[in-house]
Amino acid sequence: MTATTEHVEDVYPTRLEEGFSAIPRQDPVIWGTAAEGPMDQQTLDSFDERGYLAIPDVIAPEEVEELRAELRRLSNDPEIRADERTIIEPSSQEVRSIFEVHRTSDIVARLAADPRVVGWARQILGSDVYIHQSRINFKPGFDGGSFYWHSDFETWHAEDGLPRMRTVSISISLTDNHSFNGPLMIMPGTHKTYVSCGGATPEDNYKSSLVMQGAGTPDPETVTKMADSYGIDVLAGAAGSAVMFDCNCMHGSNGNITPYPRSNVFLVFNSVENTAVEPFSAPKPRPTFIGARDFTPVG
Ligand code: 6CS
Ligand code: FE
Repeated sequence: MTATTEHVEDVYPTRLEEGFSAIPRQDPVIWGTAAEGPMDQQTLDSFDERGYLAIPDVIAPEEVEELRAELRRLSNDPEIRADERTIIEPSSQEVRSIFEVHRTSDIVARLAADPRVVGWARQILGSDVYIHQSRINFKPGFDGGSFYWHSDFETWHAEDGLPRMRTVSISISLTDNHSFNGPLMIMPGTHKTYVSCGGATPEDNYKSSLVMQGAGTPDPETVTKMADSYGIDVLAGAAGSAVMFDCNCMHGSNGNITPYPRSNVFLVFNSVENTAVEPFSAPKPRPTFIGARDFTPVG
């Protein structure tokens, strides 16, 4: 299946002119029902309200070990280090992220299709799902880089052409995420407000945005207002736990100067009813290793 060329209305305009503005979410958060499971109505209501869910013990310790061995294998493979899908930390030259890892690693491919993972995404999105993006984030000790505040959907809409908010991320921790080694931070409830950002998308923006995002990040005034209104939740969690979060949560993570790496597998599930079209605010689509154009359902 390829991207459609029919005109799709842009209900979330961004990066079109200067200035930042808030647009109310035009899509449901929950597209499925409690009947399907694994979440009951109370859990679904909490996700609807907060925009995220912490899920303990998604995978067993031995599975974590298997994935960590895979992570070491991938990051030590010179060919993979040289691959454009691998992002290197500018200062330490350590591996920061490896994209499309569900295609380069059979172990991650199995995880991405595992009912213990896909089932959560299918219930939220109310349909079959495919992987829009996968990555392993290493956030090495001593010099792990930060991820500034942003909404993933703003980028996936502007640069990858996802029309609506029917996308969910599941981040599975491969190391203990403590309060101090750069865990994910989410402003709970921000998923219901879309921040339209000023500033056009530069040509080949992904070559810099995956190390330090510029276009599509809200200005300090907007971040301050949102933090004051919603607060900031720090998602610490043991290795093997996961955080599932809506595509439009305002989130970020600090750097990591501790000796303890904060590594996770990050899987982005998009509904097969929301497949990528042409980018809404970028000269051309990003490479498929960042924004998939193969919409084959997983699981
Ligand atoms: O641009 C992207 O698609 C990636 N960037 C960040 C900071 N989060 C979402 C995604 O992995
Ligand atoms: Fe993100």
